[in-house]
Amino acid sequence: MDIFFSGSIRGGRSDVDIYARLIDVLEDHGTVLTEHVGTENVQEKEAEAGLTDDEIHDQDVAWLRQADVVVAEVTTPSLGVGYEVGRAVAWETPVHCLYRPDADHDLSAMIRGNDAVSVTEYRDPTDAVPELEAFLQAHR
Ligand code: 6K6
Repeated sequence: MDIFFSGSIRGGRSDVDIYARLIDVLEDHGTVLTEHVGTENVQEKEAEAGLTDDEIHDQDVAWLRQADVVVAEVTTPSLGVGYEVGRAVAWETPVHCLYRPDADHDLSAMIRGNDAVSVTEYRDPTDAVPELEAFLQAHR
């Protein structure tokens, strides 16, 4: 199963350790196409690789199209994550979002109010695992 993990990059990297823990869980269930989202210094690494924004966009959209499911951590608001969720919904790719309610920002109505998107609220990644695994099993 190909899994597209979506998490904030230019929207802010304060949750990168949480992304890494969630990606570890997802890797037990399939291939995570976007492991780099959980890498501490992704921006430096990709800048070194000399990728343009066009290349980043086209590669990410290709992975998104390939994915069997999308898992998005939506606590840190991110234009890119919202865009990826919107495109996945339009393609009818199953999308599951993870949100920590004690965060600074309320979850967007465009996520919580979307019947095509399931949402788990959690505090620690360990708490999110049962619902995440149920989502993956349902779309296997
Ligand atoms: C190179 C130079 C600066 O930043 C980079 C590397 N940037 C990205 N690399 C890979 N994927 C990216 C990059 N920027 C955004 N994305 C995609 O958008 C990922 O799939 C994330 O899920 C999402 C994050 O969007 P923003 O708006 O928070 O950046």
